[in-house]
Amino acid sequence: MLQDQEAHALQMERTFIAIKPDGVQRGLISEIIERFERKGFKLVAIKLVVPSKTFAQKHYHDLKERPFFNGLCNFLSSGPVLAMVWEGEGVITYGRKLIGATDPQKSEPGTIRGDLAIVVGRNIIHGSDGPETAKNEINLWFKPEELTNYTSNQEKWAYGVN
Ligand code: IDP
Ligand code: MG
Repeated sequence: MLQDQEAHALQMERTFIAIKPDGVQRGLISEIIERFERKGFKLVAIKLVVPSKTFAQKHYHDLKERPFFNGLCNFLSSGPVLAMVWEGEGVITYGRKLIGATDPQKSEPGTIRGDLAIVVGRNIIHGSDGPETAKNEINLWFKPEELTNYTSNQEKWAYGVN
């Protein structure tokens, strides 16, 4: 029903997800993408980039007063990062659930960090923590023309709309 589709479309969100250099080097790209894809979320942008240190500092600007800021930015800029935008209903909050707590020692089993990482400084993945951050991070990492717009074949089955 058209009305359902319109109501449904209003709830779509986008979030920025990145596999950090440790996740890329450990061969975890497909494992991580699979978890988002299987859930029913839609990939709208993806690229492998080595960010500069200045770029890493922009990405983590909220943490600039923290003692680990410099090491964190050195690490993020030390190798390839898989930058992605995922779309779906509730994807910002649920993406964080899929990822798990910041410290992998506290992440639940079944989460990406819980299953695949051990220490906070090498927790393999980043995900936006709210709607405003998601918007800013997507704009920082991607040009508007890099964001695709398409109807996923999964959507009518994942959401039950025709
Ligand atoms: P998040 O990635 O779960 O959103 P944030 O608090 O935003 O966590 O921190 C960003 C990143 O900084 C973390 O993913 C982690 O890699 C790193 N980090 C956070 N806290 C610590 C710490 O106490 N020591 C070292 N690195 C940390
Ligand atoms: Mg964060």
